[in-house]
Amino acid sequence: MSQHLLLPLVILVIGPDPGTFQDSAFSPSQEEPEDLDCGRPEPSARIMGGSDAQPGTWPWQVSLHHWGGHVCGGSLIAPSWVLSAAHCFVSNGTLEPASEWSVLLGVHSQDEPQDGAHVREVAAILVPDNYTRVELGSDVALLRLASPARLGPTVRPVCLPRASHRFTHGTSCWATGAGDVLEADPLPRPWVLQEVELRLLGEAACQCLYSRPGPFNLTFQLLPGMLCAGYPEGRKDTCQGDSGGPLVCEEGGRWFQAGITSFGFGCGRRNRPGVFTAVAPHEAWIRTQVMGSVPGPVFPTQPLELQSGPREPMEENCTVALPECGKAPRPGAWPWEAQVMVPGSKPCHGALVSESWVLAPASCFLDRISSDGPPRDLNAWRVLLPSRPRAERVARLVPHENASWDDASDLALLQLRVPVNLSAALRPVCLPYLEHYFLPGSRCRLARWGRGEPASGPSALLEAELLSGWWCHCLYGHQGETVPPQGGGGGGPLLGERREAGRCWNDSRWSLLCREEGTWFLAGIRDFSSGCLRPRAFSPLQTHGPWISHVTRGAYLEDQLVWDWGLEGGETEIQTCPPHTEHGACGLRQKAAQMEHLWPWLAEVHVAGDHVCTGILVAPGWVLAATHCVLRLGSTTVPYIEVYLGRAGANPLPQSHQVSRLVNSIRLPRHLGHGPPLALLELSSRVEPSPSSLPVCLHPGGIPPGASCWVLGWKDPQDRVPMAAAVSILTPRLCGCLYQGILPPGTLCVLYSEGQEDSCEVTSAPPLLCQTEGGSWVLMGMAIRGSRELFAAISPEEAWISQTVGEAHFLPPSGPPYWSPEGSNLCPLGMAGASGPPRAALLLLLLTPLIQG
Ligand code: 4AZ
Repeated sequence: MSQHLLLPLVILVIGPDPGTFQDSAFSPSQEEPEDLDCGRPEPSARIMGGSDAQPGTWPWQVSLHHWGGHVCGGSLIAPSWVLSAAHCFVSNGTLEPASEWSVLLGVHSQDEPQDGAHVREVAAILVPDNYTRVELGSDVALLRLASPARLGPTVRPVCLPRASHRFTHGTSCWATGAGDVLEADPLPRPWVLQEVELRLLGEAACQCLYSRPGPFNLTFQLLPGMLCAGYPEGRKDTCQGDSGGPLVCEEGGRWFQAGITSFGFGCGRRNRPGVFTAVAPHEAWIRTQVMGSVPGPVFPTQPLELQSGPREPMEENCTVALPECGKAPRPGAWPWEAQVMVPGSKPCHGALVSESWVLAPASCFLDRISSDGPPRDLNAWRVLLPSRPRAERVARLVPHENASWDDASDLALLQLRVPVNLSAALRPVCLPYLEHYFLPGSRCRLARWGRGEPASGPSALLEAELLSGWWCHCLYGHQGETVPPQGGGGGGPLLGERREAGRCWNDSRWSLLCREEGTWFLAGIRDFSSGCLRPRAFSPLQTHGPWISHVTRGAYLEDQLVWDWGLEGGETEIQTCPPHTEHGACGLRQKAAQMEHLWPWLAEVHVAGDHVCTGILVAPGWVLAATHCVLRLGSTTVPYIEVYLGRAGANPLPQSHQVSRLVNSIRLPRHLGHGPPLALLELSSRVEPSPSSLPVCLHPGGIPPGASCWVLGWKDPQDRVPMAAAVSILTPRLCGCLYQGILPPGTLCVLYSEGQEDSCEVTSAPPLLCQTEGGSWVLMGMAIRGSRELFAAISPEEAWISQTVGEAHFLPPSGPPYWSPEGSNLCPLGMAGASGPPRAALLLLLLTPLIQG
């Protein structure tokens, strides 16, 4: 093996020395040897979106095998020379040894040997020395065969363009190869060579397309020497495994190789045509490498009439393609809504995913699916589609292979006998690629799915908000688990959703549609929530994109269109779920910028249109408030009370976060002697848990160890922006000493941190909360009438609260009991009976241990 470095046209030779180099300069105008013709297939007779080629159509196509397997394509340019792409042979900056490669010629289908097909060893692989990475251009390679190819009807060289050759933009050319037929979907056996017609795009037009954010929100700067071919709308393209293969255009009865398949962003994606290495600029390099080889490649002169072919003006704008799927005239009028009518069964709701295919739950058809062939009555099946005068007939039913046992794969595809013409009223829904990440907080809607019965009212009204994976996971009660970040990971297994108006359909089936930039995606299927306590959860559809496109070969997969991660930066931090009770998560608060003012359990309790009290959501249908705030003493009538959740004062969240309920009844504990301090308000209907309305946890007694405590209220009763003032809860002894004689039993008193005393107004009777070491928030008490420092504790009322509200979230007891029998006789001297605010006694308080000592 030896290496030669020749400047300025540098080659890197690895493998046996070609030994044919001559130092004489070539002349580009030199006539080609007469004995070799090029670019003329024998007169007779995938690539993505392509079709099987006829044998002998592309006789220069070769398959390059590395260790015996197809890796790249190439083109025969002379009996001993194959043109291909550098990136096929260079890995980590090193050229792979020629001896590991072989070239298959005249191969139409790699499964069956054909007449004329043969294999050649590779003697040398040559790559321009300025090649580094595929995105940086010069992605070209020459392979010198160990012995010349046997030319024949299925093995012939292609013509090469001279440097001056100008291919006319807009003309149709052909790419060929045995690469993937879809992203990550290999060409199936018998690996018949695929061909696809691609339009040549001008540099400016291609750069214009690549300047639009595409997959992964990326743009790309094309470099001189790169050439694009394809369509703004995508769908037809080269793909992995086609690299190195030719892009050929017919001129004057000969096929010229305009490009070498190089790279792209995905395959067949919108505004991302395939990128090829332009061959013409490499004329000199190719001539230098093959010099002395007879017969060599042929560079015929371009037919005269094409030499000044129309060129695009440099400033040419491109026609960018917009999504063709997922457009709905208005939410709820879903142009992809399909109903599959199976004789003897209720209609099954699904979605149109392409001109020919409908996606629906397999469970609709499980009784008809058998391993020994299609359903016997498939002839009688019909599909109803919007704006179609007649029902469509069904040609094929393809259930997901795991459909019968895996809920997450409860999918089947139905092929229509006759493809439908798409229109504004009949359009497929967009499907997400595997890497799609629907952003938490996305506005989504539910659409009927399977045999779901319509609830009252049209499904269009079912709005949903996507929860983050962490939230969803925590609400589903995985206690104390650490949830890793999911950014870019294609969404978690669950997608949460919050229903409107607290309605609850246990037996309805829905799919989840989420919108990005006005385009609707089918994001989740087969909600498998149980009961109403938790948000609905859906199996994400991302994982099924490859199967759906594999079966349909034309489903509308669409790139992610929204990338605004917001201030959170996605879910990048590892988060831990707070503990939960048997009733699910409680006291969970999202740390998101837009949620800064949101306390999901803080309710505005509007009493008889008169004044507003604070209330705390303690269970999906119950709010706790201070009795004195919601009830006029002595009054015997229950006032008209409205409760609002998901409000954040002057910084309101979107309307859809807000929930309002009427109060059906007010429950008071049976206290002998004096007025009960706490009231439970029974709401007219439950409130579904969500980031903007979630119950708080209740602490059963004592002070949670290591907790930080806060009075949560409003700065003023008008704009009601929630404020949290840091406080310390005093020991009962100090509390008793400070307020001796005036304290009802079960009272907590607090000391505000410096400067926090005036944070909250007190007429609304604010609550006292602590955040436990585990992160969950617990309610300690509600303010006693007119006081900033005194709170009626929850724990003495635990039995009453638990009896009244079965789903109240009392955490297990922790910390020492709070109210131990102690007397005021232990009060520091001079403090007992003090009636001023606690801060005045701060010094005394701090000195207490000394005094006692
Ligand atoms: C590849 O990986 C590849 N869609 C080739 C072509 C394209 C994408 C990838 C263009 O070989």
